[in-house]
Amino acid sequence: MALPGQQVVDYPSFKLVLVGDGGTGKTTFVKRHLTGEFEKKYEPTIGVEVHPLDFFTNCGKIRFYCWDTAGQEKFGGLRDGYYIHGQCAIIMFDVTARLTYKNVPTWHRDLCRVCENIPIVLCGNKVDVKNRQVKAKQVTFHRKKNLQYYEISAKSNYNFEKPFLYLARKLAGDPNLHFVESPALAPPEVQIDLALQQQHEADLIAAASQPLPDDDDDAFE
Ligand SMILES: Nc1nc2c(ncn2[C@@H]2O[C@H](COP(=O)(O)OP(=O)(O)OP(=O)(O)O)[C@@H](O)[C@H]2O)c(=O)[nH]1
Ligand SMILES: [Mg+2]
Repeated sequence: MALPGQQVVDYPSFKLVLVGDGGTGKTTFVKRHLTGEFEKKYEPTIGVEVHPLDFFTNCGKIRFYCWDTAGQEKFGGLRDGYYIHGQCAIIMFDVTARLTYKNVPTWHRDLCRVCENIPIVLCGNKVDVKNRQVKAKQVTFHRKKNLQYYEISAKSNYNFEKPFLYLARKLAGDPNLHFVESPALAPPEVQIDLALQQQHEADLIAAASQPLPDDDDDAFE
């Protein structure tokens, strides 16, 4: 896909739409790959910023044109106008801010109105923070809508590649596709407590075998 001011590449490239509430860490996440720079200061994105992110797979190179959109309403620019021709998406929330999870269905609905049937990953970011508000087992939205869910921490690089690998496999139609080289990432800013996170991952697996609540919102109050 050719975008104004951006080089055209001779390997497969896909438009990835990145959405979610303001402050959930979308810009921080995409910038881990590009500049190796972690922005501690929160500067809300205005409108959209497009970042080309390359990955090396066993089937060759793949590029995601990552459309990092503004989460804050007042900086939203064209809003769902940015979703047009989106081929895959990441919806991000912040596990330390309950409201950002409650708003996930709205982001999902708006996205699906424009982009029907695209692979979507739900990401719960900031799992490095000890006192999280959204527990792993409370995350059920992805099960209702058939999305993939990953717990991530942009600040520690935890699970950085997972969402991209999932989307690459879906887009290539090859469940065995894998990355043969890690992208250059910024060094971790924090160390995640791996033992604790493994417990959260186990909770997620256990929760997956439980029946879905009738209404997420009620269950979540
Ligand atoms: N602890 C922790 N903080 C993070 C993490 N990722 C991002 N942050 C912080 O969260 C704040 C918001 O990050 P941004 O990346 O600007 O959020 P955004 O989603 O792009 O926000 P908008 O552009 O307004 O939509 C910043 O202060 C980041 O330092 C993380 O993994 N862990
Ligand atoms: Mg941003």
